[in-house]
Amino acid sequence: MIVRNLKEAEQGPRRIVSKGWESTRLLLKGDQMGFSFHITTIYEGAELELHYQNHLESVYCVSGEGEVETVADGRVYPIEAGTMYALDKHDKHILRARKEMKMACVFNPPLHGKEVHNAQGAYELDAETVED
Ligand code: 9YT
Repeated sequence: MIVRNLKEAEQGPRRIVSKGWESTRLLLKGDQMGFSFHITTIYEGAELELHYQNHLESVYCVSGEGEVETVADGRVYPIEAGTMYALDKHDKHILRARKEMKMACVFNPPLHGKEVHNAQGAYELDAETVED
């Protein structure tokens, strides 16, 4: 069994901080679960253009407020605590946080650990692995 604590993980290399967001990756490829599991904070006012061409992702909003727009059809879905969205078609999307949002995110295939978005808003399939 694997047991980890968010507060502890935030003190180490599992925490990645980037522009408009930070994420602590509680499960990664090395854990051999077939997915990775992250607790992500989207900072208030952030607007992120994302396109996970190499991954499927589902996101559950634990707290905060915002919206997600699917670029292909311009639909805007409000996000509040309890909302889940799944990018089942590798949907290009824009994520906006009206109030800081805490999200629980699952990626398939799992992230290695150190990924940040490339120019297309995607994560490459190869990245540095977190060791702790
Ligand atoms: C909400 C969202 O798209 N999160 C993506 C995962 C997070 N940015 C991470 O751990 O990289």
